[in-house]
Amino acid sequence: MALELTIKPDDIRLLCDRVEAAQEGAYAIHKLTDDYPSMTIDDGYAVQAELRQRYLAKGHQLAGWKAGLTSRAKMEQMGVHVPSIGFLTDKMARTESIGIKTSEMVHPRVECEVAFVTKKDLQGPDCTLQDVLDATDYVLPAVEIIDSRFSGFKFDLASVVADNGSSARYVTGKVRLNPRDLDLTKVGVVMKKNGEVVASGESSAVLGHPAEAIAMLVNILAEQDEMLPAGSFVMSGGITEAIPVQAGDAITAEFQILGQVSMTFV
Ligand code: 0L1
Ligand code: MG
Repeated sequence: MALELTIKPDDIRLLCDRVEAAQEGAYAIHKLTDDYPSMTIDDGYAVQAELRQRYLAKGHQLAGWKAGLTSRAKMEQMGVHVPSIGFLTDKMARTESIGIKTSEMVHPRVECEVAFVTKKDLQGPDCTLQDVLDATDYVLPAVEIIDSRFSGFKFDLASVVADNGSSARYVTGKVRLNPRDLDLTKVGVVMKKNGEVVASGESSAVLGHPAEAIAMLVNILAEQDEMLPAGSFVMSGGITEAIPVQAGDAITAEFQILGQVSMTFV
C-alpha cells in the first residue's frame, strides 16, 4: 500500500526545503497548510520521507522511530485527533551528562516516554500489541525533546507530520527491563523542572498500553511500504503533556521501576 498524494513531487520537495531549512536554522515558519490548504496526512508523510532521505544522504544515521500524539493529553494539547510517527537520527541523540543547546531549537518542550528496543522484525499492516511484546528485547525510560518548527507550536496534522512529528532531541536512561518483568500499563512518571513537579501521569495514557503505540507505528510504516527491523529503538509517545524548557533549566523524569532520566539545557 503506497501513499496517496495530492501534491506534486516538485511541491513535496519545495515543502521539504522549507522544513529542512527551519530545522537546521532553528527558526519558526508558518504551517504548510497555509499555502497548501488541501495538503493531506499522506502528503505530510511524503515530505517526511523526503526529509529522511536528505538527512541520510548527508551522512546522518537512522537511529529509530517515534510515535507521537499518542495520549489524550497530547492530542488535546495540540488540537489533533490521530497519532503520528517520525524518524530519529544519531544527530538527535543526547546524553544525560552534556548540556543540551537551546540555541539549536525554536521552542523546545520535554516529555516522558517509554522506549522499546526490538529483537525481531515487525511488519504491518496488522501488527498487534502482542506482536510488539513478542518482538521486544527490552524497554527503557526516555525523554523526548520536541520542537515544532511552526510558529507558536500551532499546526495541523499534515504540517506536523511533514515536520517529522516535531522530533528534535532525545535522551535515554540506564535501566533496561524485559517487558515481561513489569506492567507496562502502570509505569507512573513524574517530571520535575528545576526541582518542581511540572507534570505527572501513568503509561496507560499512551493508547491504553505503550506497545499499542508501537503497533500503530508499524502499521503506519506499512502504509509507506516500510517495516521495523529487529534492533530498532522506538519511543512510544509522551505520557503527559509536553513542558517548555529554556537555557538554565534542569529536568528530571522519574519513572516507576524504570529509573530516572536527567538533563540540563544550556
Ligand atoms: O512526540 C510527540 O508527541 C510530538 C508529536 C507532534 C506534536 C507536537 O509537536 O506536540
Ligand atoms: Mg514524543
